[in-house]
Amino acid sequence: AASPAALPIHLNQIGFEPGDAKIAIVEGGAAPIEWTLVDARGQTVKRGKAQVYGPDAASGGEVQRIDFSDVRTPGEGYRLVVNGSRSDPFVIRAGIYAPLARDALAFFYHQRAGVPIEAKRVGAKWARPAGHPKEVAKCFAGRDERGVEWPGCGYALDVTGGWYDAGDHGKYVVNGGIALWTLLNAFERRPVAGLLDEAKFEMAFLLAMQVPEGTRTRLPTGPEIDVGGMAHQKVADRNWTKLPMPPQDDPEERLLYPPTTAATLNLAATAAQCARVWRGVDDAFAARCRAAAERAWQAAKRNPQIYASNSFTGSGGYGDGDVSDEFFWAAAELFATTGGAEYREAVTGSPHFRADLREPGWPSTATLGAITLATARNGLPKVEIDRLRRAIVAAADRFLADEKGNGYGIPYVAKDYPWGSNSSLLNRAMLLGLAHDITGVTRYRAGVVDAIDYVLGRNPLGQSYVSGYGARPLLNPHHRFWAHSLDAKLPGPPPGVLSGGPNSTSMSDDVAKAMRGKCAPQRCWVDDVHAYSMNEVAINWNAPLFWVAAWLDS
Ligand code: 9MR
Repeated sequence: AASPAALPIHLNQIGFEPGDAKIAIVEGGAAPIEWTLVDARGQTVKRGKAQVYGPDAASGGEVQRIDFSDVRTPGEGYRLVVNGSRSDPFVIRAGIYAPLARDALAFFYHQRAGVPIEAKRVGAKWARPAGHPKEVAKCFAGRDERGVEWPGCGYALDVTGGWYDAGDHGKYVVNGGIALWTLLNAFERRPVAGLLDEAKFEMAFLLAMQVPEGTRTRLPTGPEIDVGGMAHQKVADRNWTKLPMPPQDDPEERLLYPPTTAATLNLAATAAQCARVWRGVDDAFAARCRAAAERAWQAAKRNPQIYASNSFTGSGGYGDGDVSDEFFWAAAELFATTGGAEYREAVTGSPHFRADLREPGWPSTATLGAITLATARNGLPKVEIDRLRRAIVAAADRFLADEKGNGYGIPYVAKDYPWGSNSSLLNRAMLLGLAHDITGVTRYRAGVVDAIDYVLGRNPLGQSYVSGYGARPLLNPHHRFWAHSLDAKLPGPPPGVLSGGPNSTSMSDDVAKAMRGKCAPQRCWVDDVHAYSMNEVAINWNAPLFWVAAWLDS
């Protein structure tokens, strides 16, 4: 299946809420282009001249901006017309983000391991048997790709359940952490029906990844150490599987990979958040989470520099050589939950406590801790909480300033777009949303709208990066089950799934390699199932899509 050809007018293909900013981008040079907004009957609603932006490095073209924000009359079938060419039809209506929030959350159910995906919940098209239904995994033992020898361990863990990370079947604690935190943070901000059931499914898996007490191991270098209470980095296939590969057909051996400080702190942070969120909802689960979080914290302090090796085949690395931000994040969550003096000291003594905030990502999690300290009830003095709230607003101001540095007017500027760039943008949108919560100032909401507009079609490819949404939706993400372009018996993606998006930094798959050096950052993308470095899906990308859609809907 292929989407229709892109048009020269680029806008959010689902439309606009009546009170929101309404911006479209049109390709064009120095002379301002005249535009007309027509309703479903073809009647002119408004006319104007576009504002010239000029040459734009991010999109590699010349662009102009159309602003019809003051049109607030609800309706279907609106179109913009420029030089005789019409845009896709769009709506102006309240509540347009509610279905997107619901579907973006449903993604996590689809990604569940260990249980059947039931037709009564997702429809027959997306139902499948359980993948890895009894996952009792042993530790990797032997040589990695670089010939380093790993000792293995004397136990197996039942790690059934949790979410598959992405298009592959790895289950990673680093990355599970930020994805789960983002869902739970949305819930802490405003409860959402069904969210805790989904979140608990991943939390239980993360708890299961904790190394048993009293376990000693020898890392490839160094003496024997006590790793009890740490978390394994991941459970994953020994070798990469081919595409397509429905999870129930995966023939590979599943293995636990060595515990790492970063995974341990991801567990500490999310389990501490769990203890807060489930308190009064399921006290036994909350207590279990709290105990696991405190044990993980102690284990990370005992072993503060055990980094993931990227040298195992069969799964992603998620290796990170700086865990100072994970220490800060975990301390912040533990402090907010317990008020403990040790955690307070770790928070206030961290270089991240007073640092500028940037958009979070799996390797940079300090902002998650700062958000919790700024928004969840905790024992910091009011002056410190106010300062952290100002830091969120200051970050949002920098993102808004970035809108002037690119033609499509999005709150994101980078010389090159990274792997998962859509999530970088949406994580900025989350901070913009929080800045709006803190200040009530409209321009922060407009910034969130700019970000979702881009993701839903206001981009040089005229592409909606979300399946099931817009005139040119994502159709062929890199995914081992939703691979209908490779096997007609398989489904395509369900609605509400986000592509990682343009990647001009690490174009490592074969489709991307052929495009290297030939695309402007926002154009380094193609809707191809093989293009894993541009067109994969992932839990840490759909989580901010959900957060932002839920926020817009609130
Ligand atoms: O999102 C990750 C990105 O930041 C890294 O640059 C990339 C290469 O290491 O890996 C991405 O994560 C992938 C993970 O390793 C395996 N599952 C799919 C993830 C998304 O592509």
